[in-house]
Amino acid sequence: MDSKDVKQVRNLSRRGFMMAVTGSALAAAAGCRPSSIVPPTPYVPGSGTSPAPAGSGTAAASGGTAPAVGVDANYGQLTYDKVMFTSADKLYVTQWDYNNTPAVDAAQWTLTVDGLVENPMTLDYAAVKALPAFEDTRTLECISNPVGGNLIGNIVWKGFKLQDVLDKVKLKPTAKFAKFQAADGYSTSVALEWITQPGVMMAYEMNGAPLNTVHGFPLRILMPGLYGQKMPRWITHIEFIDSYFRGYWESNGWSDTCIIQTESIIETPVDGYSAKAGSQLYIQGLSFAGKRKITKVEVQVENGPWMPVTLVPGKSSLTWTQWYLPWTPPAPGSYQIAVRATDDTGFTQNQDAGGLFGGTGSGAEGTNAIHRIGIQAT
Ligand SMILES: Nc1nc2c(c(=O)[nH]1)N[C@H]1C(S)=C(S)[C@@H](COP(=O)(O)O)O[C@H]1N2
Ligand SMILES: [Mo]
Repeated sequence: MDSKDVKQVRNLSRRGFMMAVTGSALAAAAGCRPSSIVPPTPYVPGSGTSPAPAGSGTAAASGGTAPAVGVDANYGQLTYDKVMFTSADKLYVTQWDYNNTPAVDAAQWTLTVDGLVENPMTLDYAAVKALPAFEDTRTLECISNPVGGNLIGNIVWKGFKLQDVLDKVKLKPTAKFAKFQAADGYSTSVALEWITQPGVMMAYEMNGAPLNTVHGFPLRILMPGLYGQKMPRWITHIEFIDSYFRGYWESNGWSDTCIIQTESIIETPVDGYSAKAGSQLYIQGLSFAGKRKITKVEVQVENGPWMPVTLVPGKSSLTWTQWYLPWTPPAPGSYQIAVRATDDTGFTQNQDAGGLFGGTGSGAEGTNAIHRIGIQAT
């Protein structure tokens, strides 16, 4: 972790927002992404020799790995699965109370679905595991992720479709919101349109293993398009209600809706990097817009033109898009590098966009501010 990450998390805590109060929480929050990413060699399905991402179960579809290519000693040699996926121990942790990480006993645990439904249900762990399962790769991000920050990761999740249970409990027409409760005392709610999406997953595995204690064992909910705040880990209760319930973070100034914004992060070169004039490097990173597709990513050096980059789409439509651009610093000097993405609604990140540590917004709705870094060429 670099000192910038620590400062960012502490800044958040000073602002009275999401608090990372322990050393291990700081380390976890800062450590979710590798500092270098996509090898610039285009990914060729089935060409690699490294193992497929753990738990993908579909090595052929995910295509093995790209060859590890060292572009520059400072970039390291990273394989496709290392850069495209986040291991469970590297995924950030954001928690309302870091002193309360429940070690749930699966044998004692249940999930209750009730409130404004015809047939309330309670499922135990065996019942959950007996439901038809599916797998999907999805990017998870915290709304407090600052511009260029580390509170984002990409995981292969496995679980059941909440819709299968909703079909059985049958929502009453008066149901307008779903309220969630979790074993750590966390609660929040969402409008019906988010929980009735076909893609809502009740996840019990990440990257081929049961959820670990920190990341929500035995069960967590994943709803396409929303920041992590709306998706409790250690979930125990889904109650359908008729009016909005304001949860923990929402009561502390964070968004009531938590719709993921369109954003981009430059992964390499890192801010402050020292390059060689005349020698090619790769500007590379990731862009993400939740349920919206990334249609274009452009990089700007100094005040030059916005240059389109090569996109490396994620494994699913709910996964970050990686991208790269070969670029050679023409002469010694300092260079500012910026990135912007366009999504399938036609929105392009712009100078006016704002958010945490970039632009003018407060960040309470997340951020779509432009990420900029500076490097030196000698
Ligand atoms: N029970 C519970 N669920 C929770 C939280 C929490 O504090 N308690 N934090 C939420 C927030 S703000 C985020 S960003 C994600 C983070 O998930 P992770 O720590 O597994 O990365 O969990 C969400 N679910
Ligand atoms: Mo979060």
